[in-house]
Amino acid sequence: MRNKFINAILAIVIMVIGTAYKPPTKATVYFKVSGTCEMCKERIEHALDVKGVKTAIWNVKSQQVMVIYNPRKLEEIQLHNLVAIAGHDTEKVKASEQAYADLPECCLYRSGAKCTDH
Ligand SMILES: [Cu+2]
Repeated sequence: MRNKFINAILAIVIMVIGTAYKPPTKATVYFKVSGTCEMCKERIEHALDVKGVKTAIWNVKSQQVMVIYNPRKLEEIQLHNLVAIAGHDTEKVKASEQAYADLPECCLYRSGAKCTDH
């Protein structure tokens, strides 16, 4: 009898905690993205300009992108995929040969290309 009562209370407590818990709507991640220049910056940031992403800033010097996004709408791996589809390797997802080959010549970061004219 007593056990049943305790079990019922426990079940209610677990339910309340379960419904009260909601994942946050804002998270910030940093990850490495390969690129060479301001054109790459635009391409990378544009690739991340999707629903669920609030801010995306890529730094050519550090090769790091900072993304502020809504984890209820997107998973972190999707951010990597979006960048890879645009032709840029991330620390988790490699761009396909085709996506990479579509980049302008000076953006071919795998060959050690460096943009000097822009
Ligand atoms: Cu570039």
